[in-house]
Amino acid sequence: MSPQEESDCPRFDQAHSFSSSDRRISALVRHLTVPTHASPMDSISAAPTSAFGTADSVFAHVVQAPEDPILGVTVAYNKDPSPNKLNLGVGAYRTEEGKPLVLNVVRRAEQQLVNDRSRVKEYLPIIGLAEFNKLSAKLIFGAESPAILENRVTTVQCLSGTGSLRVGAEFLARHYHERTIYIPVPTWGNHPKVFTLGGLSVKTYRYYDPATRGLNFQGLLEDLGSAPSGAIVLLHACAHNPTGVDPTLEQWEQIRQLMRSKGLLPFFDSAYQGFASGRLDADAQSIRMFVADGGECLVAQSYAKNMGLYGERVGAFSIVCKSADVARRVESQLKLVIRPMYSNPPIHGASIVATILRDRDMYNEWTVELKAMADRIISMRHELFDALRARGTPGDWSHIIKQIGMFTFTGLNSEQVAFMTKEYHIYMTSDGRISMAGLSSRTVPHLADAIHAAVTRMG
Ligand code: KET
Repeated sequence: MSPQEESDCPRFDQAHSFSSSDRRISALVRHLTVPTHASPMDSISAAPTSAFGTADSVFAHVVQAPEDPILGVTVAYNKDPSPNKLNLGVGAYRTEEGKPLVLNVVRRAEQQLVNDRSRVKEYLPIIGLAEFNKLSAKLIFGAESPAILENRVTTVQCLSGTGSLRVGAEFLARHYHERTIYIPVPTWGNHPKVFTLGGLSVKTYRYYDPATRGLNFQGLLEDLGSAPSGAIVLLHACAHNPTGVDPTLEQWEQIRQLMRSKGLLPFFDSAYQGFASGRLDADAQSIRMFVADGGECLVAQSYAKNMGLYGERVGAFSIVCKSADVARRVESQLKLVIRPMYSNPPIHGASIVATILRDRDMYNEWTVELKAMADRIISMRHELFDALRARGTPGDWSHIIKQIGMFTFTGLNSEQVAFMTKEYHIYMTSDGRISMAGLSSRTVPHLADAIHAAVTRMG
């Protein structure tokens, strides 16, 4: 981790001996404490309304924060004047022409919504659009899920995947007895920050083995096996970010048995349903295995990628409980988490999703468009692999075609990444992750040239 990223990370390793409220209070105190070089008199003389330049600002002590490790890549890309620049940083789908894509079915749904003059802009309830919540639960758990039929699931509309994780974290910090959450190494860079600020203590479990570029299954089982009973475990439902390495169904079954035997609580992050295999049901298998055993679990769902609704911020958070009665009470407490955070969620994105999911014809059109996106990503994997082979680039690049989902975890180190950005104007995260969805047949040769040069000159 670079020093910059490190300073951007919460100090989750030191936090676990405090209770969540202690930690939040001490964080607040840190934020509010007047720095030692400023005396109380300074703040009196620096009146907020004074117009004597920046030295007088009541915020003069605020230091420049580092850019986000993922979204900051786009900031750097936007500043680059090169016509050959290529953004493979953020996980956002692009067409063969390199353009963002609004799905046709989304356009159709929006048209329907605009044409419907009976629609108003009233506030949604605190937990969002009821129909959206019901349809989202069906999408992730399956229409026939006993948990849904028995009313044991509570689902609330949230601000995309991130907001769902954040609401889940805060609910757990308030109402669950074990506040430690185990996250895989590596994981999406926002996970430790979201969970720590939500009031949980973050610990890690082994996941990826750089030597095999595959799953460190033994390490995973050992680490979860020695986690305290009741601990929360964050699991990527499919298309693990950033590694593109998922457990097989047999391995998922072993993980499930271990977790249930130890009473570990699964918290699934499902940001890529449909993007891994092109099939919505297949990509929800891991979650459904845990729900089928009758045990409890939490799920954060995002429609950013699979419906291309990134900026609409539409997602759902579900808790599967043991009884309808518990689910009802849990939902009442989720409302208390959400109301002071953002009051209630936005209406437009959830209405698009509900319009598509409720209509058989539109749903089918969506699955076809989703499959086309997944297939294009898979074909980019093959094209890049072939291009590196054609160049005789040293190393085994078969992981490019074996990995799953939006990203390839290339194995390139941060110096090689910096070289590719400087010399080839290719932008990616410093851990060597590339978004395959940002690539096209036209840009594959440029990327292959850059990787070849980075490996041969910087290897
Ligand atoms: N979980 C995972 C695993 C994930 O990769 C993302 C986004 C999210 C949650 C949150 O997505 P949301 O837009 O809140 O629904 N990942 C990509 C974008 C980002 O970093 O914000 C990325 O890794 O590039």
